[in-house]
Amino acid sequence: MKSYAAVDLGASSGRVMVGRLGPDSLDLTEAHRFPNRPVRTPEGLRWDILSLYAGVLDGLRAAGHVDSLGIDSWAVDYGLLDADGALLGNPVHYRDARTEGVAEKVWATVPADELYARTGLQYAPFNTLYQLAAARSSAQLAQAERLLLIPDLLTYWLTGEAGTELTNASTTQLIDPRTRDWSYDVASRLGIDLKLFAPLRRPGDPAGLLRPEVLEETGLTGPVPVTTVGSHDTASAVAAVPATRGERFAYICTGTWSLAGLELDAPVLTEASRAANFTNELGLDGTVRYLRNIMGLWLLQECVRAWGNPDLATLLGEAADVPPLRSVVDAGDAAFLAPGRMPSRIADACRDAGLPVPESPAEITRCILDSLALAHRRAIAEAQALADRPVDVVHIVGGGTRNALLCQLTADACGLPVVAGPPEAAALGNVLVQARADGLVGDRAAMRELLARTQPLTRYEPRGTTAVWQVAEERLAR
Ligand code: LFR
Repeated sequence: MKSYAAVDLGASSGRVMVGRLGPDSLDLTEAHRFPNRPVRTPEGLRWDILSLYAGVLDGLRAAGHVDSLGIDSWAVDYGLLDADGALLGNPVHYRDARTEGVAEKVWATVPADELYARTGLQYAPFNTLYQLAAARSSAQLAQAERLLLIPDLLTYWLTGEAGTELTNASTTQLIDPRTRDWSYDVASRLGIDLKLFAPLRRPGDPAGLLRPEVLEETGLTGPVPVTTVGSHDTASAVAAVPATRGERFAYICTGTWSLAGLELDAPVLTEASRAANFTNELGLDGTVRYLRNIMGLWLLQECVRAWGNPDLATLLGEAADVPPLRSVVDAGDAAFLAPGRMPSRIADACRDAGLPVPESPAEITRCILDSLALAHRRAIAEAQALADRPVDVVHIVGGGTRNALLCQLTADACGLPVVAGPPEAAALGNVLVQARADGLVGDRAAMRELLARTQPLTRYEPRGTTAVWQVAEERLAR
């Protein structure tokens, strides 16, 4: 038996999980979970990175002896270090408003279509590229000697070694998905100094040893190696899709976001793909995560927060009894990105579309789940068409697999069977990449087969015809 710690940081909580692997077993337990509470300061929305780091240290202490550890988190955000290696301010949250109106200025230098052809990244206001453009004349950036993405920053604090992990780097919009290297041309035209970034590392690469001070603080006995994993949580989650060998599958990584798409060998950089706002992020072993960002359960989380945190199971039970597809919103709309007032923003969107306005929490919840299922349907249909890769099954992984209604509605909307699970996909992908680097598992397909054999999964067959979803889709497009 070997044990690996997976640090997995999500937008609302962080966790340290321990995966134990035997010859044909894989079991995952939670050592520690801690809240991730962004803070609105006079400067804007910031991540409380020190409290996250403290949570990681607490988690390592609780985990006890492990053979290695790996870190993944949400993408795009970063910390800046000065010449002494000290952090310059709290990392800015990707939902902060500073990137409003910045894209147009970037496109004046590198037109949007050219940017897509070179980086393959969908337009999202929070891509690191736009964040850097927004910070262009800030004192902090002027002073910065190094930029570390969030998992790389924590790895640096734990080991003293700086690197830039590739799957997460691919979300900066500064990577060329064809060469899997920096897009030197885009960076230089936009005046972004690539020397800010530490050298690229790939999943499986060693990332250093825990520093003596960290060992002392966590009570661990060294040496404890840190292994580079797919440090973008979505890359780790896709690595843990429990597909069987040869299966033609699409995936949806659910949680705060829904990331719906395909695993490809090469990017799709066509104009049609750009118009459909599909992204080509990098995955394990040079694969391409061809997917679309959908607002995801964020819509519901924000409503639940506004309603004073009612019991979720009761709410979902009531939502199941609300008539289906009365009103839907475009769950891909960036208008839902910022926090706050979510129930009334959803009601406004329905009103503007000339649809019945959902009023009770159950009605709004149903509207959100129908809208997500509809957005899943669209993304998966369009991904297949744009990449010319038909699929037979949709795998749902991540926190949303606990929401049976969402899984069933997604099966219904797609007209395809859905296999749901595992819920802790990012942590499992993180663990398995460490185990693979340690020689304990074979290739990507073998990792997935191990998951399919060992993790509880639930299958949802599509009910009825997809015609009603087609009608809803057309109504929304009008
Ligand atoms: C999911 C995720 C998405 C990314 C978004 C912002 O947790 O990593 O893949 O687009 O967060 O970083």
